[in-house]
Order: sequence, then C-alpha cells, then structure tokens
Amino acid sequence: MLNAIKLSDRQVSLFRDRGFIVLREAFSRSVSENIREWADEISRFPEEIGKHWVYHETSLIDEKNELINRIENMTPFHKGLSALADSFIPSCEQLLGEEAVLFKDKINFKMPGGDGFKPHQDSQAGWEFYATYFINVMVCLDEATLDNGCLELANRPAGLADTKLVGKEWAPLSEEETASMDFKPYPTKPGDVIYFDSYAPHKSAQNLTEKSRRLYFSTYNRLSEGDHLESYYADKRKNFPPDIEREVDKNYVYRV
Ligand SMILES: O=C(O)CCC(=O)C(=O)O
Ligand SMILES: [Fe+2]
Repeated sequence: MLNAIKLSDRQVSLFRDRGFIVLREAFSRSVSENIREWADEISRFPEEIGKHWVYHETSLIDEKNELINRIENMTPFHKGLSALADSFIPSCEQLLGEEAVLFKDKINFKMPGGDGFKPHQDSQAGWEFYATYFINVMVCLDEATLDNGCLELANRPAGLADTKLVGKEWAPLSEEETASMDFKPYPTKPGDVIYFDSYAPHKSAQNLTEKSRRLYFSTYNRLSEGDHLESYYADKRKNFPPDIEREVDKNYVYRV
C-alpha cells in the first residue's frame, strides 16, 4: 500500500544544491488519510514506560490545558508508522547516493495553543555525535498554514560550505546568525512531503488557531556512518526522557 517515493534527477540535484525540496501531493488522498489515522491511533495508545515516547506542553491559549506536544520512537510500536519510515529509505538513498538507515522518528503535534520552534539546524541538537549528515522527511498530516505555524525554511547562507553548523550545539540560531537568512514559509496540505537536511535552517511559529497542526518527521543517516537509533534513544532517555519516565523534582529543559 505504501509505495516508495521515486525522486527525479532534478529533485535530487535541487536538494543537493539548497538542502531541501518540497513535494506536493506525494501521497494520494487515501494513503494520507491512512497516515493520519495512524497518528490518531498512536496518540490514543496508553503511555507506558518502555513504549513510544510522549511529551506534553502547557497550552499558550489556556494554561489549564495540557497538550500532547510530541510523540517519538514510534517504529517499534506501530506497524503502519514503521512501514512509513521504511518507505523513505529508497528516496533518501537517492539523495545520499548510498545506503541509508533510520535515525529517529516523531510527530510534532502543535495542537491549538502549541508552541513554535526557534530557528535552528537539526544537527545543533547533538546529532553530530552520531553522524555527519542527516536527511529529515516531513509528512504533512494536518493542513499547515501561515496561521497555525507551518514549517519555514531558509537556503543555506551564501559563502558557507554546504554542510556546516552555523550556530552552536544545543542552542537555537541567534539573531546575528539568522540576519542574512531568508526564511520562507512552506504551507502544506495532507500528503505533501518536504525533505530537508540537518543543516537546512528552519523554524515555525506557535499555533494560536483552533486547528491542530500535526507534522510527521523521520530522519536518516548514511549506513556507512552506523546504525544509531538505539543508542540515540538510550542517550536521550538519560537527558530528556518521555514525560512518564521523569523524576518529579528534576527540571528538564527543551533546548533545540
Ligand atoms: O514541527 C515543526 O514545526 C518543526 C520542528 C522541528 O524543527 C524539530 O522538531 O526539530
Ligand atoms: Fe528542527
């Protein structure tokens, strides 16, 4: 049911030039309906230690409301979402020019009242410890608009090597670092897909509308740099565990 996406030569070369590409209607309406149902399903699964990871946030609209912020580490616990992550391996191999392996997967929920993301490059989140280069695949689950905080991407800054950290690890990009960057919003509809690499600067606004803005992301690296999914999650569990595993009097801060 989930056919792998086949990228054209033009899409591959555009991605290599600027670090991202946008595919409109990469999935048919019926397939994207299925994917949305999987997202609904996993959000109804009970939160249990040792299962998929759920993070919450306090609503910016009504501080009495706790919202699902993010679900991570889904592939071992949901067949459909595991097949979805697998379906992007061939297209990531086209972009990498070599074998790819899954690094992580998540759904960012950004419910009504959900917070945005400051400008950053994903490799700033400690990923360079595991590999030098990653590709994210974003699948639009709910329509993402300017109002509800769609993804905004910038071309790599001129004069910098293709793949380089502009900012520091574990901190968003500063005003100075983003001054010359030209962020553009990419509103998407369910079934649209965006590939962007771990050096593509991006951000998104908070969602103060009444509609949820769920986006799925899976991330891949070169198999020649190792299969790190298990060690990535084992390390993250120590520093930023899912809410259900947290120690009561410890303060956990989301950094990038
Ligand atoms: O969900 C979004 O708008 C962007 C999320 C993001 O950049 C991230 O999770 O690293
Ligand atoms: Fe990001």
